[in-house]
Amino acid sequence: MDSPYYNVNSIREENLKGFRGITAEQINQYESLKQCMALSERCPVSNGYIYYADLCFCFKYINTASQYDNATTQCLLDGAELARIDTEVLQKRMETYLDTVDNGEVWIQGILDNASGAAVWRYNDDTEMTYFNWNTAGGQPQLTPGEIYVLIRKSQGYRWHDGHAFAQLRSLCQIV
Ligand SMILES: [Ca+2]
Repeated sequence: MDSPYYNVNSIREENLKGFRGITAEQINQYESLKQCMALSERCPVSNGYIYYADLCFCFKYINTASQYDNATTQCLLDGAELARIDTEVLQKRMETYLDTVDNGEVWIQGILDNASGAAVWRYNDDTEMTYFNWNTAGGQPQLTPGEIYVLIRKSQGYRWHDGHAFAQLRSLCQIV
């Protein structure tokens, strides 16, 4: 059934096509590029952060072991949050990076929400996670009571494990 409302984006696209030949996709690409350029400028490399331009990713390895909540706070002090590893390409790049550090058992962003009775994993802002790299061969996630956060386990081929709030690990922060 036709909506009685106008689709603002399609009107915008049609208008732009009409006199400039620019598509909505090109506008989105331009907006992404602009956001990445802004991120590259504010990525605090003087504070140990690293910027991967091709992934538009600004991160820091925190070489201090702490509980998930404290790791979150530590990132926050930098204006960052625990890293969201949300694509396979980013996961692989982090594996390569973590290979260069002494201890690569790190907290990344991810919190268990089992309020509905089913295990749903969410980012801090409640967005549902869709990419995972669980160590399924090792029975992860175990979903045993208290294992509510996500970590990358270097000693297990960089597969993900659910871990206890009291576990003390290094972490990956990300400027968004
Ligand atoms: Ca576990």
